Amino acid sequence: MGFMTDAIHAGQHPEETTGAVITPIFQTATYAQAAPGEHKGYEYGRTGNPTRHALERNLAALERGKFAYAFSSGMAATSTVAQLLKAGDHVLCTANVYGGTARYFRQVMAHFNLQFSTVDTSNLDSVKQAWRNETKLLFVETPSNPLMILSDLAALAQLCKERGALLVVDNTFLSPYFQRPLELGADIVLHSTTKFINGHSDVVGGIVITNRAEVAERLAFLQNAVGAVPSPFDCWLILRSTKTLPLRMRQSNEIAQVLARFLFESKKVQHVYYPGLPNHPQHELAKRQQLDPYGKPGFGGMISFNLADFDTAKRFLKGIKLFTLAESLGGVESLICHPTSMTHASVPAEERKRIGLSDGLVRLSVGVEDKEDLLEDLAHGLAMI
Ligand code: P1T
Repeated sequence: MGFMTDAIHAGQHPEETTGAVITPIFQTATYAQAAPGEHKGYEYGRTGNPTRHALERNLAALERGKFAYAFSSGMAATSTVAQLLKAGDHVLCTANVYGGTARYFRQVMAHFNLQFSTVDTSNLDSVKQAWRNETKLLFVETPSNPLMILSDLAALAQLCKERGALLVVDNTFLSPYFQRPLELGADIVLHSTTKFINGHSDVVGGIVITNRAEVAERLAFLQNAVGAVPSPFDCWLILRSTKTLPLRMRQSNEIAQVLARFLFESKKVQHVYYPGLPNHPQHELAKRQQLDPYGKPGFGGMISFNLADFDTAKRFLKGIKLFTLAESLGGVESLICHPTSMTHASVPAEERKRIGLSDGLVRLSVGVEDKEDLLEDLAHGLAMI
């Protein structure tokens, strides 16, 4: 089926006892058994839930994967994937990732003797140089949060295959509408479903998707054994949202092009990070790798840009009224964020400097409002500088 059809129908069918068209919220912790071990496929709410399963099948279809496992947050998804590893293994990770991802590996998994280092995954030679004998997992975020650095997934998948490591891709920024890493050779895709997939800023969630049966088997085990599962209601909300994912992604992508160009032309803005701009160093890779299901390039709804310094950014933010100053992204309402004091505050200052994450950086998550109103809001902010 096509992506739009799958978004609406995959994993769902009218409910058997009533014919309800929408998958119900199976708000139950447990399931009746006729005799010990004699049940209808469900035993306990952590182990399985029909609303959750519908969501998992839906997102597996959209990522063009066979198996999906839902979690209570994006971080729960990442941490469960990390538990595929064992003490002594090494994780190599994109240098600029969501602050919480690096914090988890540095400050939590380090206590369990999981080795961790970061590298510029946009440079294949650097990845090869940083590779260790113990490297078992390459964790890539593309485009990266918030510097919008791209990594060539097909090339990295090839390298991981040759060296026997798992390629895990955090696809949160583009959603499967604009990038499907499994088709490019990745072993595992994960999302913070809090973001574009849910798209309404009312749920925190995560998902992990794979085509590899042996990885899926272990993930299913971990989902139950570790237990970071989402509530049936949250699954239902996300399942409602994926029906409009293509519409929301298209609209936010279209508006983002206009806003990025506007910022690029402003003399008050030092640099714009948006893969849809021809001056983005990886614009060609973006056009090749970030494709909608119909083969048309898309660049998503995330834009970052540099103002002179923190004070200038604060003055700019004072003039902004329509974009809400908040962490998170991917909702229908536009959000604005100051990464070094908000989403990436946990990244050590030295590391921020090394990867070029400056105090003047501002990040936009473009929603689906009228673009004229969003442009006016940005113009108002720039007038305050
Ligand atoms: O917040 P949570 O659902 O646990 O997801 C973590 C996460 C994982 N991956 C990426 C790329 C992310 O951006 C996030 C969360 N990010 C924010 C809250 C933010 O504002 O950037």
